[in-house]
Amino acid sequence: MGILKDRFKVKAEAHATEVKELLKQNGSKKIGEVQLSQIYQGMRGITGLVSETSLLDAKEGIRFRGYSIPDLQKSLPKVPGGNEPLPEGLFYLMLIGELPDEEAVAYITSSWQRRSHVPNHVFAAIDALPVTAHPMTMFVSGIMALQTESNFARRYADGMNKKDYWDAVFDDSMDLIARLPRVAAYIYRRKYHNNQHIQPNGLLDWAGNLAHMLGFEDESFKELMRLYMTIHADHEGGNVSAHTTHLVGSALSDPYLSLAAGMNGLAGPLHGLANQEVVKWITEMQQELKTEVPTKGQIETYVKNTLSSGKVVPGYGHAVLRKTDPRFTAQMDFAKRHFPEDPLVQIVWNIYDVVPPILESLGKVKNPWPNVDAHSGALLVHYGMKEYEFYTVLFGVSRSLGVLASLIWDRALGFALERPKSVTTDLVKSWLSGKDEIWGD
Ligand code: NMX
Ligand code: MLT
Repeated sequence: MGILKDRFKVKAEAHATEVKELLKQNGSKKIGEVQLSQIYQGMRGITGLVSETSLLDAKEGIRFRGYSIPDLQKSLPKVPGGNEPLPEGLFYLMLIGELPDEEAVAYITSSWQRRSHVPNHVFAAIDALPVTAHPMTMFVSGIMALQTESNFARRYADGMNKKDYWDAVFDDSMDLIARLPRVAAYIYRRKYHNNQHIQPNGLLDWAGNLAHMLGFEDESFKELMRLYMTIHADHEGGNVSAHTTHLVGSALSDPYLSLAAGMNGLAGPLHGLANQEVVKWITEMQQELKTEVPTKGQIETYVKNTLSSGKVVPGYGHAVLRKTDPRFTAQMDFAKRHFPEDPLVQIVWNIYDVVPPILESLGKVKNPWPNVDAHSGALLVHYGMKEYEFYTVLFGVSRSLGVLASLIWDRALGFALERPKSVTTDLVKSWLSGKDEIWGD
């Protein structure tokens, strides 16, 4: 079967037995209460999902199977002479629950190379869209066109036993992850480089090869891609892209259908599209103020104007985090090590000084601190990738690692069709007047 699938099977069988027993003993235990406001306000704070791959702490930030981002930078295998973790290693960690050795990571790299062929009709589907289409529209169309290759869909149609669902989802997920860098690079080169495509280099790691196919040969850009693909991969299960992939997968829609749905969620400006919005917002600020290097005072005025015109400050705030996002800090550290004098990076750091007190002063923003998207664009611009509409595609390639590792776990644990109960305001009013019993059917 291959070492990854073999090891996953052993882990998954043991864990499924443990979860079954845990539910048998404790299934009726209460783990929380739901207030009326929560069902009207984005279900914030309601624990309603299990996602094994990572856990978000409001103050500490994300931990992948218990490991923080600095832990990953220290402990995951790297390319010879490199400093940044290989995302292949993070995928292993999320799937298996243990740190991989060099051999396991090399196995994943070569497995993804072997699985990376993208059929021609996928490129034709992308080419059918006008070149003006948003890169995320092209990306989702590419994923949908790839769905013809789904093992899960084929095996399900042939009458697959439910015990084998995880096996087919595993194969689809590995194929999809292997193919996404080619699809992403195709979109970038089609839209911004006159359709001049670059063939994959079978000697490179997954993220290094993505950098190569995008057209960036600088070793430090490859290092950035390794870091970028690692830190954007997962943010527990409730964020829009992870939750959507999980929800759609619960209908036994195959991994291609499920990931495409998740990526449509990532394309929203309050979620993954915020990375493009940050660079767009800074560019507009520079144009409006007629300066490349706005002062902190000018930034302050611009932020206040953004707020008074009813817009959000992109890259700031979070539904769960209540501190500076460690993914922001990891990117800031990368810039400090590689190009601390970069003018756009300097602006990002000045914004970091200016924005939190202003958001705090509004009295309603629960987290005035920067999130992952506040910094990522400035790093890409440094290397010459100025086409900010493309940034969310890179986020999406990375996010596939976490949401697909989770989807494999979903099927291995036999998770049910997700179908929460909804109510109408009339029913809520009826509850409040005591006419209907709350929670009554
Ligand atoms: N700028 C202005 N207002 C904000 C901001 C911000 N950055 N963040 C929150 N608020 C407002 C929010 O719009 C809401 O206003 P109102 O009551 O008038 O509707 C109020 O503060 C309370 O919101 P919160 O409870 O603090 O935040 P919530 O959990 O609802 O939303 C975000 C979280 C991330 C959607 C929100 O902070 C936001 O819109 N941020 C800017 C967009 C962004 O950076 N998104 C990327 C998130 C990370 N990712 O990659 O997905
Ligand atoms: C994410 O990476 O998914 C975002 O930070 C949004 C979230 O966690 O809700």
